[in-house]
Amino acid sequence: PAGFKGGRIEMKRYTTSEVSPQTVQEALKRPSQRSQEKIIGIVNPIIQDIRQRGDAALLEYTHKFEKATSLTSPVLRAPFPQNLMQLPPETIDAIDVSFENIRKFHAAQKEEKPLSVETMPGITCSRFARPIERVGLYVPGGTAVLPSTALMLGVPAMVAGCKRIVLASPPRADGSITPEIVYIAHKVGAESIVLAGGAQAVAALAYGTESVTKVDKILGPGNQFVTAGKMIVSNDTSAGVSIDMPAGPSEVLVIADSTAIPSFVASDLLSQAEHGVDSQVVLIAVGLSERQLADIEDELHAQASALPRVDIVRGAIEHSVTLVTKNIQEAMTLSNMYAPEHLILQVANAQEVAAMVENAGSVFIGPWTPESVGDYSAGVNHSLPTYGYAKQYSGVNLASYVKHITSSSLTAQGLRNVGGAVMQLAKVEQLEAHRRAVSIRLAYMERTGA
Ligand code: HSO
Ligand code: ZN
Repeated sequence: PAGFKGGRIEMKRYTTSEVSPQTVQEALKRPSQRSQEKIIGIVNPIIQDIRQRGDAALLEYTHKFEKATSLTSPVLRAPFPQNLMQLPPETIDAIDVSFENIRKFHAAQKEEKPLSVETMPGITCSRFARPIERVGLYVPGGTAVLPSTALMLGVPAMVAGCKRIVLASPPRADGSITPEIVYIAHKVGAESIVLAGGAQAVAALAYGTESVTKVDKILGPGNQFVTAGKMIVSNDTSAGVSIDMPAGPSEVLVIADSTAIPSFVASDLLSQAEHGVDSQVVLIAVGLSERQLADIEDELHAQASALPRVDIVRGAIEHSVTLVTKNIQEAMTLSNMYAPEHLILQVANAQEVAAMVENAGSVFIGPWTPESVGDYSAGVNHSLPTYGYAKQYSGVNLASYVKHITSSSLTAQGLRNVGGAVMQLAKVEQLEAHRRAVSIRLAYMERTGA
C-alpha cells in the first residue's frame, strides 16, 4: 500500500455501488487543514508588527523566513535592471507565447460598451466598469517557484488597466528574485516587486510601508499563512482592502471512460499531485473493465516512480481516491458535488459532457487537453477556487480587477412614471425625506409645466 517509502504508489479505490454513500462522501473529503485558529494566532502578531514597524519588520521576517540575510531593501522598483531578467531565449519565447494567449482571452472578457437598459419610458439604468487602481499580486515561492502565477495574475491586471501593479514574492536565500518573475513583472508593467512572502507580504500590501505601495486588492494563491493573512486584512475595515478568494491546496478530478488512454489519465493525475503533499487528485472511472483500471493504476505507479518530486506525489496520492461509477450521470453528480478546482474530461463526447458541469474552477475537455496547458499557456487562468469553493466562486478573471459602477438617469416623464412606486415604498419604510425628494419634484413639474 501507499504510505511506506518505496511502496507501490496507488490511490484507494471504491466502487460506488458496493459501498455506502457515506463512504463515498468520506472519500471525497479534502485532506484536513491545520487548525485555522492556530494559524491566525501566528499570523496576527506578524500583521501588527508590519503595521507598526513597516519596512524594518518586513526585512526582519524576510531575513528570518527566507534566510535572505543580505537583503537591504524589501522592494525592487521598475524599471527593472536588464541583468535581473536574463533568461534563455526558449524561456523568453515560452513566456511570450503564454503571455499573448492569456492576454487575448482576458481582453475578450472586456465589455465592449457600458450596459444600458431603459427599464421604463424615461428611466435609463447603466453599468460601466472601472479598473481597481492598485492591485497587489502574490506569487508564491516554496517548493517550486511559479512564474506562471505572475502571468496569470499580472496579465489580466494589465488588460483591465489597473494603474499600479505591485507583485510580491519571497526572494531566494541570496536575496534575488527569479528572473522569470522579474521579466513578467516588466512585461505587465508592474511598478515594483515586494521581496517578501507569507503573511508579512500580505500585511505590507494591505497597509503599505515606507517603501511598499498600499494596494486596494490582493490577489493570488499562497500557503495557509498567506491565506489567513488575506482573510484577516480583508476583514479589517481600516485596511480598506479586498481579496480574490480563499485559496487551498491544488486539486484535480479526472473523469475517464473506456475511451481514455491510461497513460494520459495517469499523467494528468500526477501533474496535480506533484504540487504538494496536501494536493488531492480524484479519478472517477465510468464503465471501465478491471483490466483498464489496472492499466491506469500501473501507469500511475510507473510514471510516479520516475518523477523528481516522487516524495511529494506519494504524499498527495495517500489522500487521493478512485471512484468506480456506473455511468456518466453518476460521475457528473459526484463531480458537481466535489466542485473540483480542475475537471478533466477524458470521455467520449467530452464536449457534451462539459454541458453537465455545474461546479468546477476550469474544465479541460478531451484527450488532447492536459491541465498543464491551462496551467501555463492556453489562455485560461490557473488561479482557481479550491476546496469546494468552485460552488460559489469564479477563478481569477478580468472582472476580478474591475468594479462595476451603475448609473441611472431619468427624464421628467421617467420620474412621473416611477414616482408613485418610490413614494409608496418610502411611506412603508417611514422615510419621509425619501418620499419628499420625489413629491417636491412632481409638484415642481406641476407648477412649471416641466
Ligand atoms: N495547477 C496550479 C497552477 C500551476 N501549475 C502553476 C503549474 N504552475 C494551480 O491551479
Ligand atoms: Zn499545476
